[in-house]
Parts: sequence; C-alpha cells; structure tokens
Amino acid sequence: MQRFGMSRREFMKTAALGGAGLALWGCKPEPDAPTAPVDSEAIVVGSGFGGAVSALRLGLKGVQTTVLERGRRWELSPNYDTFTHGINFDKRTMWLRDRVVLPFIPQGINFDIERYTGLLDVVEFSNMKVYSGAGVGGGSLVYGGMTVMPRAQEFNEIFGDLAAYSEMVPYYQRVQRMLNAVPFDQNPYFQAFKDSGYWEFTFRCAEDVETTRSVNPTLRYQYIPQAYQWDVIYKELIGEIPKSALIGELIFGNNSGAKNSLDLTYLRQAEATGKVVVHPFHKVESIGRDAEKRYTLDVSIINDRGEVVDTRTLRCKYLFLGAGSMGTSRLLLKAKREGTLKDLNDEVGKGWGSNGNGMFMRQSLPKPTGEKQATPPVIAVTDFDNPYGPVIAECAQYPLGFECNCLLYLGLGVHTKRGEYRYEPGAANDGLVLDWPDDGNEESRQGIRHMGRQLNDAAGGSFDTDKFPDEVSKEFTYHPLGGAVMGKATDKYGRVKNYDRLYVTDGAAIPGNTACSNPSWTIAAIAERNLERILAEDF
Ligand code: FAE
Repeated sequence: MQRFGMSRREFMKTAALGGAGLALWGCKPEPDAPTAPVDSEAIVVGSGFGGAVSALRLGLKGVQTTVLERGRRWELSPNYDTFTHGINFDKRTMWLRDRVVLPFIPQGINFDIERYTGLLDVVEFSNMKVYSGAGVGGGSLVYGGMTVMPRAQEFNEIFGDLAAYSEMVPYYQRVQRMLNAVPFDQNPYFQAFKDSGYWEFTFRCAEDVETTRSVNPTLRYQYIPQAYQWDVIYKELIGEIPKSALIGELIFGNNSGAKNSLDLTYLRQAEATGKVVVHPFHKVESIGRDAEKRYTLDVSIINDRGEVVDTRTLRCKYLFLGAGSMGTSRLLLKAKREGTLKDLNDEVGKGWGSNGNGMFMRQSLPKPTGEKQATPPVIAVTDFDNPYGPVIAECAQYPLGFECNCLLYLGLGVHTKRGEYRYEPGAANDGLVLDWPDDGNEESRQGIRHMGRQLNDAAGGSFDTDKFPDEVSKEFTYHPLGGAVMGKATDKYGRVKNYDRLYVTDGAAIPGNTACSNPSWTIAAIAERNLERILAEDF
C-alpha cells in the first residue's frame, strides 16, 4: 500500500536523486538542527498523535507553527539500519538509559547500552512503569500500529457528554485514511502471508478462540486495522528488500519503512504546508505567560546524549500541549506549582488511568505457534460480555526465533479507579510523581484473567507465571492517559480552563481509558475534532 502516491522508501529515493536526500538520510542532522525561532504564532509541544494532528491542522489553516520535540528525528537509511535489528539492543533502543528496561526479561540478551536519545522511554513510578516513545513521531515510532476503534457502548460510558460517539465517527475515519490503517484480512496479500508461516501464531490465536467458543460463545476474534503498508511487508516476504517488519522490528523501530508512523504521515504533510517547522532535540522545561499574554516556554536544547547544550525562552500566541500524558501533565503541574500559570484549576494532574493494560502469556500449548512470532500484531480476542467487564486481548509478537508453544497477549479493559500525578521539585522523573492505587487495574485484570483461563481450559496451555507471577501483569502500561482531562482541567475541546489560547491535545486529555481499545486512534480522532472547533472559533 502506498501513501500519497509514493511509498516511504520511494520517496526517500526520489529525494536523494534530487539532491535533497543528502539532508534526508545517512547524515547526522542533530544536534546541529536549527534552533527554534523566539517568536511563533503557534507552538506545539511534542510530536506524537495529539501534537502531529495539531501541527497539520494549524499548517493547513496557514498558521505559522513551531513544533518542539525533545527526541531526535529518525531518517530511514538506505542500508536498512536506522534502528536496532530486532532484539540486538544498543544505544538506539532506549531514551537516556544505561540499561534496557522491558516489561519482562527474556533470557540471554545483553541489556547494557550506552546512554543516548533512543526511542523507548520508561518512567518508573513507585508501583507503575509507564512506557512511551521519544522522537519526531512520538509514540508512533514505538507502537504496534494497532488501530482499534472502541464500540459505541464502552465509548459512551467513558466519555459521557464529553463527545458523542456518532459525532466522533467521521474523525475516526479521517485518521484511518491518514494512517492508511487496513485490517490484515483485507490486505491484498493476505493469502500469501497466510501461506508464508510468518503469521502462524496469529492463526493459532484465532483457532484457540474458535475452540473456546464451545464454552463461551461470546468470545470472538477480529482482525484490526494496522497502520502498516502491506505492500512493503510483501516485498520483505518475497526478498525484494531486507526483512524488517517480518522479523520483529517494531517497538524499537521499523527499518523497511513499512510502518506508517506520524513522521511520514501527519508531520510530513504538516511540514509540506510550508507553515510548520519541527525542531527535534528541543525539550520544554517550563511554561508561563508574559505581560502581553503571550505564552513563554523555557527550552533546553540537548545533544544526542541528552546533555543540555543551550537554553532559550520562546514565545507564542497559541500554545498546544502534545507532550503526552506525562509530559503535558508535568508542564501544567509545574506551572501551577511555580505560579507561572497560577490559575490552572485543581483538576490538573487528575484522572490518570493505565487503559487497563494487563499482559499475560499462555505457555505449553498443545499445538505449535511458529518459530517466527515476529510480525506486527493483527488480531484481537474480544469478550464484551465478560462477567468482569468488557475485555480485549491482542496477540502480540514474541520474536525470539524458536518454537515456544506460547502466545503473548496484551489485554485491555475498562477500569473505574483513577490515579493522580503530582509535581514535587527535586523528585525523580523530573519531579513527576504518580499516585496510583495498587489495585487500580483490578477490574480489567480480572476480566483479562478470566479470558486467559477460558482459553487455557478449552484450548490447552497454562499461564506463564515466571514472566507474570500473578498470571496477568499489573505493574506496567504502554497506554498512559489523563492528567488534564477534557471537561475537567479543560473544556470539552481541550481549551485549558482560565487560560485563553492554551490547549491540551494529547493523551492527557483522555479520561484515563479509551474504552477497550488501544489509545492512538482515539487520541488522534479527539484531536481532529477539537482542532476543527478551535480553529473555527479561536483564530
Ligand atoms: P505521544 O505519542 O507519547 O507523544 C508525546 C511526544 O512529546 C513524544 O514525542 C515526546 O518525546 C514529546 N515530549 C514529551 N515531553 C516533552 C517536552 N518536555 N518537550 C518536548 N517534547 C516532549 O503522546 N497505541 C495504539 O493505539 N496501538 C498500538 O499498537 C500501540 N502500541 C504501543 C506499543 C508501545 C511499546 C508503546 C509504548 C505504546 C503503544 N501504544 C499503542 C500507545 C501509543 O503509542 C500512545 O497512546 C500514543 O502515542 C500517545 O499519544 P500522545 O499524543 O498522547
């Protein structure tokens, strides 16, 4: 599948032939990337889903916009080696860490790395590890591409009168078109992929659901839209290009250009408007407002080891916060605490949720699951009538390269408990603290465990309690949400209360849960809907 009439790699080739490629690949653009201008009409902080949607819509409206991103820009190399290969970890793997920190520890892998501005960030709070992406494209650089739309029932329960499901559908569709997210079974190479053996674990996952339906007919599986270019993966399959998506290059970056990450979709289109400039290695430390009611941002300009090489104070009329649940909440809490935006209300920091993440592994399965288990995840098991609440679980990759007779699942569910961020100057994690009850995920974990048990009982296998001692994980999330929730810290459209022209556009605005779905599609769709309103009424 191609975007904008040209595949990602073809675009790179064309640019190179035209000379522009020298600036696009194989080079060392940062930290020599230009410093952001002091004055901008609009500034967007962060270039993940909320930030990228904001940047494009502002650019198309003709608003001069500066995007500030703490991470680096990752350009595809013609040698297919931009990112680390599979699980041969190196400095590119993690954001400013000496060691790789994963949700669980596979054996025999070197975890020591050089400290560098790598891709995957993990913040270790007292009882919760929170993962996110860093770099131009934010979480899309590390995400699995799973583009899941919630059902109306769960969406309406979580969002209430903040946004009507029927109103949201066109925005979901718009995002799907932008990311070219097509379900696995609707891609033209489906049969070839099926025959290749690369997706054996996926079909085993489906087969086990069918078997389990004899005891629980409400269990189903569905192929979900995937933000990948299937034609590029097909080229990997037939040997036209080196393998990348097929061999597990996903969380730590995709070298073949198959993943439709935001740097190649929303942000590329935003930059093409000529109105938007993205500045990597610009970390926003604090925000405030000057006497002319322009927003001010204290920014550290860092090098590729994360060391501060310069500092600047930037100004703008309109400020869009898209630094993710943690980044945006931290900036707001710090501004409230230090009095630089003292009228922020007491809802700032509240409404945090893990999206009900609970990972489990089924092991000792009677049938093979395939040596490869490395392709992008494409299937979700659903149980919306689960007695503990609605649950979905996605068959994730487990790219170790040997037959393990095992399947790894990431479960998601609805939970009603919420946590709260606080800002404590001098504390670890840049002063950000998360208060989260130990049993915060319990509702969704019960539902996920119930689903796993039914699969084991009916189709064989058992929970791998070496990896997850309590059968289903509770101590990490890939899906942090909340901290500046719509309708509480902001109005229904992300306008921060008591501050004109200040907006929250990312996962911080979401009320702690995206209703039994991975969050990226909902974050982007809400951002599309909110930006439309803001651009029509505030500009
Ligand atoms: P996000 O995408 O995190 O972007 C925030 C950006 O702000 C980042 O680029 C940061 O580097 C940058 N930033 C932060 N602080 C600052 C600062 N002070 N100054 C400048 N820049 C800053 O935010 N979701 C799915 O829907 N499907 C999946 O398959 C999926 N897989 C995932 C796999 C992994 C391993 C992880 C970690 C997450 C996954 N997610 C998935 C979740 C998804 O990536 C996440 O919900 C969104 O990326 C959140 O979007 P935001 O716009 O909130």
